[in-house]
Amino acid sequence: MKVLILGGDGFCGWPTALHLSNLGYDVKIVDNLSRRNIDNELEAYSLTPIQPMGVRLEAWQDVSGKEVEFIRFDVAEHYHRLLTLLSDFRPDAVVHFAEQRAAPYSMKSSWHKRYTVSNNLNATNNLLAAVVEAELNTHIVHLGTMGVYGYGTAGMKIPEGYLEVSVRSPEGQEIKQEILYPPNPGSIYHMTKTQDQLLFAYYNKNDQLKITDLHQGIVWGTQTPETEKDERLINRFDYDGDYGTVLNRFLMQAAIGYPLTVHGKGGQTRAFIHIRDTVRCIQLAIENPPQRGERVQVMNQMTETHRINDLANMIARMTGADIEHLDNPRNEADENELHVENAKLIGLGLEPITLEGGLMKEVSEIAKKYADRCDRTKIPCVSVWSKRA
Ligand code: NAD
Ligand code: USQ
Repeated sequence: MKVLILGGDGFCGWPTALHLSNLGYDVKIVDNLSRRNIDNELEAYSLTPIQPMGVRLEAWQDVSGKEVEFIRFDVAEHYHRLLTLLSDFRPDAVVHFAEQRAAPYSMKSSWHKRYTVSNNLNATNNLLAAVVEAELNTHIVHLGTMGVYGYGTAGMKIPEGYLEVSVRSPEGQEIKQEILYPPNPGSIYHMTKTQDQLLFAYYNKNDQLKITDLHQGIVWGTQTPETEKDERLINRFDYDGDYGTVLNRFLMQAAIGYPLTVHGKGGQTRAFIHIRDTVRCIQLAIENPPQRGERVQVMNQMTETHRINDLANMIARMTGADIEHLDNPRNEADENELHVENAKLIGLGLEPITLEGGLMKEVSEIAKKYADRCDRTKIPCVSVWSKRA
């Protein structure tokens, strides 16, 4: 089976490429290395020493005997390169990770807002248009986000993409429908993911494209069984104020004796998944495509929900770290409840890695091991959602 991975140099894309290659898939990676350029822009680098793509692929061939090809171009800009590649390779599945994925980065300035919108929406639209133009029956697997549902309190379990609604007509008749769950983005980045959903719905309706949208929670952890095989294969670990996500930041902060940075009261509840489960979910999604003509398949790719305060307390208990409550730079509810339906991936065979089970391994094997590479000045979150009076 042939799989094209767009964004295959990134935090989720790289371990996914290796996981699929290891299983015997014929894998090609496309990436424009924009994430590495953003490291240079922010002067903040992965805590783990990630290698250039050439070294990564050579190491993979050394340890596995398998070849993965890398093609560097911008999916959002170079439509004809994408079209030619799709027409020549004719992949069974394309996994689309190639978007700017940090909410704080997307809110830094008007330039960053415009870049994020233009990069993410053009990348998605180019992929969809190219699959249509190349007349392929390829399954498109996209990494969406739990953030499309918003972070209020829904008062119910968040369903997998679609909401059953019932409306009473003026004649008193009850009309039932299933609609896309109302989008409620909390940042420009999250907004692009809600717009991706409309692109998918449209191309699915008009061109019968086979699409799976995985609404993923916050990914934590670093290594997978494949990236652990050789130091040159190590996955990236972001801890800075823009790209570092909350749980990995707390783990690194605990390892270097930096007080855990809780935003506001810390009552925010979010969904989480370990990187090892991410790669497994993508495999499950590829192996279970929708039929042509079937509507966009949406699966909630998360395994646990936690309140930020509870995470901080758990890590403080395990490591002795202090906790600091900071002014929240984001415009978000101080507190919310979150219950999520995730029966589809569990039904396909996902066996979740739990937070309790994996936290200390991550602190000692990654965060502590590479602590001397940490630049403490890059830890504060300096991107604010709106200028305050
Ligand atoms: P990442 O930034 O590490 O990886 C994205 C990769 O895509 C990078 O290597 C980047 O260079 C590449 N890329 C971006 N725009 C491109 C373009 N126009 N052309 C070619 N390559 C391009 O991000 P990640 O954490 O691996 O996230 C991957 C996807 O998963 C994203 O779409 C993100 O929204 C989604 N996601 C991530 C998380 C998380 O916690 N990391 C959670 C939920 C969803
Ligand atoms: N937070 C803190 N302290 C910190 C960092 C964050 O309290 O030091 C809080 C934030 O205010 C927020 C929550 O933790 O309430 C989550 O922040 P995050 O940076 O871990 O996650 P987020 O911005 O939502 O984005 C990440 C990924 C994104 C993905 C999303 C999934 O960067 O690509 O889409 O998680 S989800 O959150 O489920 O929408």
